[in-house]
Amino acid sequence: MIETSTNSRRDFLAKAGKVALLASLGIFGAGCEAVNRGLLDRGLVPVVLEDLKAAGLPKMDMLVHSENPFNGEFPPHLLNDNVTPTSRHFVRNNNGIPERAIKEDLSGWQLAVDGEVHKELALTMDELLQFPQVTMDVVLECAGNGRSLFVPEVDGTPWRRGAVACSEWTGVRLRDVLQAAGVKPTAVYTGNYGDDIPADGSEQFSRGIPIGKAMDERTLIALKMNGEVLPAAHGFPARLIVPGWIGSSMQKWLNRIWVKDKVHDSEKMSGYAYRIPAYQVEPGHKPPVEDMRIATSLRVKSLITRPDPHSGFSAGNTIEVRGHAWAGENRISKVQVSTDFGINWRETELILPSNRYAWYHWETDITLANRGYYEIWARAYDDIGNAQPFTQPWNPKGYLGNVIHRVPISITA
Ligand SMILES: Nc1nc2c(c(=O)[nH]1)N[C@H]1C(S)=C(S)[C@@H](COP(=O)(O)O)O[C@H]1N2
Ligand SMILES: [Mo]
Repeated sequence: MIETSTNSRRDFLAKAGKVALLASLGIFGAGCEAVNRGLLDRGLVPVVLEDLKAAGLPKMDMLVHSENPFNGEFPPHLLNDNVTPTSRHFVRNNNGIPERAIKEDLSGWQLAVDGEVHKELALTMDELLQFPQVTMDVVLECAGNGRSLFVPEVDGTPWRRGAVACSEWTGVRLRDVLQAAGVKPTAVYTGNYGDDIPADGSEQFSRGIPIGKAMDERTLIALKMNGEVLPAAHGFPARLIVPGWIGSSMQKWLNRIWVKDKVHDSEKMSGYAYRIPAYQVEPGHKPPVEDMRIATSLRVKSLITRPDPHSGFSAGNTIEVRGHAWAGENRISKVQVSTDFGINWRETELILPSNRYAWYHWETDITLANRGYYEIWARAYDDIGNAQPFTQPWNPKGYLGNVIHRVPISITA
């Protein structure tokens, strides 16, 4: 939807003028996806694009999958930082970014807590800030990260490997807020809601988590990202951080926690959405819906952030190989690297995460004596015997992809 919320003719003309100006500056010129898709030809004002600019999107060097809703990621070699700067954190939106977030407008904002509680709450930001503030580095990975590597192809945003990051999040424990409301023994699950309302009247993006995970001391209502008030794209003024779990459980633009006496049954918790088969299916085979299970923990996975893909090195010179690894609710036990297509493996030095649900780092220096084409392969293992697969096991929506990462390089004489 690209219609303006204010439809007076004066506003329309003012906005149209601004767009024309931006177009003349080349900002929305040929090559812009909105132009290619014909949005600018319909005689409507592409407010969406203005909003994106106001929200600081797209970020510099971002690989943009779509503008409305906005989805973009970074290539792995730009994700080498131990703590991902906000400027390199992927963005995954199911709908538009709420106006409140773009304007950083707190007026009238409250976080409602209702349902299976003794006392319903409606907390202002000032009230939330009265709770103890907690800071942690946490891996945030979209369940669809790596979807483009599924064969046969699956529908959905074709994420490569960059829909993952590990930033520093500060906020209050969800547990503290739930305890202030008094959780009834009948509580089973939360239903979480945000300010992003789809323009086409479809059901809003809402997911939930089991009450046990909600009461975990590391599950946060984050108010800050990397020390700053949450940016519009990442959920201003509040979002959930559910460590170890898929990104879709981390509701942005949070405004309501509905404590429920049964598993949350919104559209995004049902059918094939964010659910994976109970057993491994044949590639391309969609199992009956009753065999689908809610995706929760991330899987063991690693990312190679150095060297850049397609780098050239001289024979005998040192090549610094670096990366991160994470395993959802489990811990990383080791990361190995191969340069001969998986025949021989070498251990890497593992650097422990800054806290429980941050990513690990690993590094090793290699030398290759002979010229030719090589691939650096990395394989992470977790502490309960899982490791990354060599080919991607398939599921209908391309979730939880964790096939080993391969980076091509060449050795010149
Ligand atoms: N309200 C709301 N929360 C949301 C979403 C959304 O579309 N709306 N997307 C979810 C998904 S699928 C992911 S992967 C993460 C992405 O968070 P990020 O954009 O900060 O990287 O937010 C989650 N929270
Ligand atoms: Mo996601």
